[in-house]
Amino acid sequence: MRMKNTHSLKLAKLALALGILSFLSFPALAVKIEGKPIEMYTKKIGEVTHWLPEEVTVTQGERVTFIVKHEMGGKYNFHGFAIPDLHIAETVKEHETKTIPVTINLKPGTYEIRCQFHFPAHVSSKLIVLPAADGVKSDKKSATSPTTN
Ligand SMILES: [Cu+2]
Repeated sequence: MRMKNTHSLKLAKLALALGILSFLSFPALAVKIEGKPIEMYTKKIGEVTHWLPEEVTVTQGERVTFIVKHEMGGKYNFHGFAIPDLHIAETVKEHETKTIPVTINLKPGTYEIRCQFHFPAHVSSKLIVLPAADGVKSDKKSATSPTTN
């Protein structure tokens, strides 16, 4: 009898622990996003595969996470997602979502986001890097709280 009680108590504890564990693991299962999320996806336009959106704008030194999807179907069951200037070259399988956290360690300018496997067949997207704008930040601050100074 006592054994049985201990057993069921253990089971209850286990169930509770599993419950808490599954509850806690939900955020862990969710995509880990660092900084600004940027969703990108493949799309066939006419006969040509593109990375979209056509342009992505970021700031120099910014932390972003690319959330990359290939849901397009068709003859390719994978595509590449590469930003050569940032030494990124990932493979994105069909129906897979890949999260790629990255710090934009690039000088202001325009760079390329391409499929490294089917390049130049597939149309690249532009990564536009704006200068780190300390001036803009302080402008915003004074605009939202004009009494600060
Ligand atoms: Cu491709």
